[in-house]
Amino acid sequence: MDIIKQISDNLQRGEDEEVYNFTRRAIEQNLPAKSILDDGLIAGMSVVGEKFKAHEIFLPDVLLAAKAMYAGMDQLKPLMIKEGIPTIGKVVVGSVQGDLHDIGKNLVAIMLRGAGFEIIDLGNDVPPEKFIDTALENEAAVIGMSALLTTTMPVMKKVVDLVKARNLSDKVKIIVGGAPLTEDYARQIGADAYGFDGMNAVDKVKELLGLH
Ligand code: B1M
Repeated sequence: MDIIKQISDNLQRGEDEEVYNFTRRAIEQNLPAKSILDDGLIAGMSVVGEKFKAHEIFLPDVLLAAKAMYAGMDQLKPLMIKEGIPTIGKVVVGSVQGDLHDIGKNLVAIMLRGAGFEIIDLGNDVPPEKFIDTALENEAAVIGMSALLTTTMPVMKKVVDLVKARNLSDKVKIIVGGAPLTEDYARQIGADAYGFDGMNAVDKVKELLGLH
């Protein structure tokens, strides 16, 4: 079986050591980083995303696949910079102030990364201004916020209001998500998009950036 397919298959099975080894071998054989990334790692992750969406696999499987993805991607990063593979956009992500839940946010970040976005992950308990200042400093076009508590959801509105108050609505788009949120709530607070899960967040961010 060819190396690229081995990378994809092993990623789908969450075999991080195998992904590490096959990626190493692919690099040693001078296969292009873009092909290792697109046809190996991203192709594998997109199968994982589809299976997760269809409830054929579950959260622990996705987390293992994510770990495997990092095992490959970490080795590719320097090559990608060298080959100049453009990322399709920068997204600042974080769980909002007061919220320590970050599993869902991390999944969303992984899916976005897998789709080719550069992610600036602020972690959890992120103050409103920090989202905006980081987006501006890094020229990121999208802010993605996650909240898992009904008590922290209103922090998202603070960020939306701040973006408007600073006249940044044309520069920075906002996507929100998290278990207690709804499409309606996102609309009410004036967010540009609502993401139901990681795959959906990828679609919505692409839409926001006109990449569909
Ligand atoms: Co807490 N917790 N928790 N918790 N916790 C919930 C959220 C809760 C619903 C449990 C319950 O009572 N049934 C409840 C909230 C109730 C409410 O607000 N109405 C709750 C509570 C009350 C609390 C504490 C207050 C408990 C306490 O201390 N008394 C406390 C608060 C801490 C704080 O944040 N300040 C607390 C603490 C914790 C732990 C630290 C123990 C732990 C978090 C560990 C961590 O994240 N590192 C934890 C956990 C694990 C949960 C539950 C059990 C699971 C959350 C999770 O990770 N789900 C949760 C119950 C539940 O949700 N059923 C619960 C899996 C994850 C993949 O899903 O995060 O929904 P989720 O993300 C999804 C989508 O929502 C979406 O995509 C993801 C992938 O599909 N998504 C986005 C998420 N963010 C997105 C962003 C996007 C787009 C999509 O765009 C940017």
